[in-house]
Amino acid sequence: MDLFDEQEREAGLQPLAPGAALLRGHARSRGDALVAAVHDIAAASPFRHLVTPGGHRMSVATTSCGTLGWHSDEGGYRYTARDPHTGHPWPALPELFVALARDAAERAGFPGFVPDACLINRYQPGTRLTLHQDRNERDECAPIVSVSLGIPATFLFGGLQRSDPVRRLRLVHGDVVVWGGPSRFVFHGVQPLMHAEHPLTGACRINLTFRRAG
Ligand code: MD3
Ligand code: FE
Repeated sequence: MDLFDEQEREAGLQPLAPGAALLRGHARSRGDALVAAVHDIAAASPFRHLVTPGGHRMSVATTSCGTLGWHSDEGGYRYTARDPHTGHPWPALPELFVALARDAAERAGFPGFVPDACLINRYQPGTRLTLHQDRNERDECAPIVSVSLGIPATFLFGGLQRSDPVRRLRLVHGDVVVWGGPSRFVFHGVQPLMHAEHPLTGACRINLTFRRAG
């Protein structure tokens, strides 16, 4: 084993694909504060089931914080400066979120990442996210940083073509994954969630994705 492998292991960094790395448990010690912040955000901009441009109501519930937030309806997918549900600006990104995203990105080889948007997905048992690409963010060089909280999920990721073979990755409370470089536009999704309970979130999984959208 060479020294670089050893240093990566010590930092808890597992390479997944070029530009993609898993930081197992990286956010675990901040789990309570992260879940509390999500509750505060949802009190101002509630979780809602977005409708896709194709007219399908998503099983996953979503809200956002940051200067931009995520919205979809029959008119398309887009980032907005205001929450269409409340008419108000999205809640601000908590300093804890910014620091966590920046630190994780730097460890994965993307220094200087400053997110301006955080999508928050809430999964209940049985809900899923079908295979898709994220391509509505203006800064294509910036990575996406994902933080898993609550009950486990099986994450799916493939290649740049929808038909490419898919790999499965079990994500548990506190896991952080960074997707940048050649992995920024891979197809990915989440398998239907199994029933489980977590002391901080109950029967639910919360995923934060930090982006440079504007
Ligand atoms: C790889 N969320 O919000 S996070 C999404 O668990 C989304 O809620 C999933 O896909 C979730 O768009 C997956 C991991 C993730 C997020 C974005 C990516 C992986 C990604 C963008 C490009 C490549
Ligand atoms: Fe995605």
